[in-house]
Order: sequence, then structure tokens, then C-alpha cells
Amino acid sequence: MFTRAIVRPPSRNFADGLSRVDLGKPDYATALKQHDAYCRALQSCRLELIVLPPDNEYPDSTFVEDTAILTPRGAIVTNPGAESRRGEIIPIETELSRVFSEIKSIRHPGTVDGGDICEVGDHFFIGVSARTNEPGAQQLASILDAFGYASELVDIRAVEGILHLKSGIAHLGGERLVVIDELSAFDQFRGYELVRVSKGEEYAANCIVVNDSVLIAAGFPDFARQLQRLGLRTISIEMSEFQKMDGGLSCLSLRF
Ligand code: CIR
Repeated sequence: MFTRAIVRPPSRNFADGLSRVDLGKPDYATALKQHDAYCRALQSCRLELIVLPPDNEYPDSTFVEDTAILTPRGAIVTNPGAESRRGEIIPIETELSRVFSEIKSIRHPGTVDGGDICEVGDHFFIGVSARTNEPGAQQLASILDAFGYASELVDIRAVEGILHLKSGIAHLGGERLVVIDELSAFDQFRGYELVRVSKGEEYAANCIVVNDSVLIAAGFPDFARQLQRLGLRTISIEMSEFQKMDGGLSCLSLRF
């Protein structure tokens, strides 16, 4: 059960952030509206929001998820893989220190982006990607171990089209995982009940369970129907402007 979330509206120069996708420049006014709708959806799931001010120095800072991993046993502040994003952790750490008594950090040369970390109950999948390197993944695994959690590395460096592990998987609760085709045959996911995302709907794989609902990106009807057939309550959010900046639903909040 989550009760709170940290969010940060996009800054005016949000379009200057990093992106590998070729979907055009985001429109700032539309991004603000979409962010607002996202916040309202979290509130409708009974989350109280901690809203940090936008920061023009960090155009990617709306993607707060990459700066920390929050668990019931403690928080871990990351060291983001992109140099231009490193300073984003400072206000997040300040905010987390008000809430968490146990805070650990990933240290250089280790880098970790929160988008690479998928929590499945007491087990964490740690994506090794262009952003999360092996020293960072190992540091995180030992911190999680000290917290009493198991973890497993998932090397996604050869998987095309995804920035982070959670661009391609999501935990729906219990033993159920959403996966894109490219990840469905990975050994690490054997034994789970896999919900496969159809071709052309890969972006929808990045969804989040918030209490009794699943927030999903709008515009992916097969995926929405699949979840509804499983008896899940879905809330669709327009994400077009964030998708242009390579960001998914999960990265716009830190839930705890
Ligand atoms: C970046 O490339 O770092 C941002 N433009 C997007 C980060 C998205 N984060 C995420 O999926 N967790």
C-alpha cells in the first residue's frame, strides 16, 4: 500500500533533456497538462503528493524515479548514469531524509538509474543498461541484501529500443509481470505469469500499480483490454510529451 509520492513538474526547458527517440519536440503546455492529470490520477489512488519545484538546470528532472529506489526498509539514492542528471539527486535526498531514517547511496564509479530497478515483492530485478553499470548494480545488490531483499541482475544492453529495464517490464502484483517480447524469454522471468504486450504497444509495458489501480499510458487498447480481462482497474493517462523525451509512466513519480 502506497500513501505518498514525490513528483516534479517539467521545467520550461524540458525539451532540452536527453532523448534517443525520434518523435519530435515536446510541447511544454501539453506536458504540464499531462503531468497535472498524472498527479490527479495518483491522488485518486489516495496518494498524498510531495511536489518539488521544477528546475531549469535539469531538464530531465521531472523523471524523479531515476534518482532513488524506495523500499519499506530504507531508501537508496542513485548516481544517475547520465552526467547531465547527477545533480538531480540533491533535492531528492533532502526530501527523503525527512521521511526515511535509513538512506544509502550509490557511489562513483557505480551508476544506477531508478528506471532500471523493478521490485517484485521481496525480490528486485536490477537492469544493467546504458545507464546502470555493473559496479552500480553490484553496489545496489549489496545494499538490498543488507536490507534483507534478494536481487538479480538482468543485462538489457543488447535489447534494442528500451532505455531502462522498466521500459520493458512491470510488476502487476503476485507472480504476474508485464513483458515486451524481447524480454519474455529471459531466464530471470521464468516461472512468472507473463502478460505479453502486443507488437506496436511496447511503450505500454511501462505501467504502475498504485494501490487498487493500474496506471497505463493512453492509446494502447489491446493492453488496456488485456488488463481489464484480468480483472484489473485501469486508469489511462496521456503520455505523448513524456514519450518524446524517452520517459514512461513510472519515471514521473517516486511512490512509497
Ligand atoms: C533520460 O533520458 O534520462 C530522460 N529523458 C528520460 C528518463 C526516463 N526515465 C525512466 O524511464 N525511468
